[in-house]
Amino acid sequence: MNKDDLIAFEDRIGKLYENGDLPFLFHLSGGNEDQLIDLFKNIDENDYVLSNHRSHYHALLHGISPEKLENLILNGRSMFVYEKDRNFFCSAIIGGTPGIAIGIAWALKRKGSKQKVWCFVGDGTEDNGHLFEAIRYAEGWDLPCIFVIENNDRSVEATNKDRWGTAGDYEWDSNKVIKYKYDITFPHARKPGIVDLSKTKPKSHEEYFPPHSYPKVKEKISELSYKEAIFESMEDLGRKGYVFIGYNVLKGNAMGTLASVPDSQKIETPVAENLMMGLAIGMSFEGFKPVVYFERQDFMMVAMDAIVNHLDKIERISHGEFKVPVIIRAVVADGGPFYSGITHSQDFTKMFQAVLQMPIFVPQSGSDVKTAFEYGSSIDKPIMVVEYKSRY
Ligand SMILES: Cc1ncc(C[n+]2csc(CCOP(=O)(O)OP(=O)(O)O)c2C)c(N)n1
Repeated sequence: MNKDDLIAFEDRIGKLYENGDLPFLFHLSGGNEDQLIDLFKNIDENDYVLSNHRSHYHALLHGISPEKLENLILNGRSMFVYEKDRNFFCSAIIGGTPGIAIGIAWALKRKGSKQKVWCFVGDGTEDNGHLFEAIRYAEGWDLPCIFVIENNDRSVEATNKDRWGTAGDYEWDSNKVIKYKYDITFPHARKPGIVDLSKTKPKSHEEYFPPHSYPKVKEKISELSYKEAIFESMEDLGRKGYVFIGYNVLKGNAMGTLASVPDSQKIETPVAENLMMGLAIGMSFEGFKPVVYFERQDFMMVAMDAIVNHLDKIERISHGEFKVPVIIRAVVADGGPFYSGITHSQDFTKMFQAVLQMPIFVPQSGSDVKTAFEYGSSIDKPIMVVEYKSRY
């Protein structure tokens, strides 16, 4: 695709909108054709490209056909462009992709692959900490991951000065970051002017994004106690090759529950819960089976974007292109010996049940524990298992 083709594509989409045929939230690219064409010369067709709400140019330059892209856009999926065969992924949640990018890169490095991950973000993503923790992680572990910051000095219509009180641009001293500046052709989204969309008939969420179903749960009968069943389930998962992610998984063996798992299957992470989840999601794209261990549900609040907007929805928003077989161990820290206070022992299970599609198991017995983990390890979708520390 050359510069004229890129511009012509966005002009065509803009016209569809002006004609009232696109009653969707979408974002046109423009003004950065030269920079992107240059950058994509370094991007191999097998590399991963992670895009964002402004995905059209990235998709076209990574080989997604204009016909396919246009069809997606016409069906409300401008912000949801996925193609597993081309390793093209996106998220319209600002700050949603950097953690996932390092998860994919971690997996590629562990496999000895030559592929890289290219994570495209705007300067709006520089506003939040998720990018910082991912860059720091990619640097520390020297992961094959480049973050491309596309700086148009705008988040929606607000400039850096509007947002941060200073026009000073943030400089990254990192070999994992490429930052370029450009002037945007269009306003933040679409084109200027209000268009009459009243003739279009909106469909339901279910029609745009058909829900996927989970297989039936097969009950396991076990004589083991709750605690013994947790220990044995971890041993089973370890034997099946699962990788355990979190803090205190290597040093503390997750309250001793991972004692039988080889250290090579444990990833001790920074105290960056959203990054932990992103790591698991990205690794799962490359065939790894991750278990994320949260020693207190309270800390999961920091990972809610990765859990609610990503883990739980990726299969659905990507129309099944990407699967995320991740098991979450969500421990309620209701046990002693110390009193840990109301920010360290809350049970958020009801909230998770209210907002997530993934099954949430709340085992009460050894049989329930075995049922939950065996189910999780037999499917290619995420599940959450709530554990009570008082029962260990
Ligand atoms: C977490 C989150 N907050 C807010 C938004 C709404 N939003 C969508 S795009 C955008 C601006 C992003 O600016 P930038 O990253 O610079 O990208 P640009 O649109 O300039 O390409 C915002 C705030 C969002 N999608 N996700």
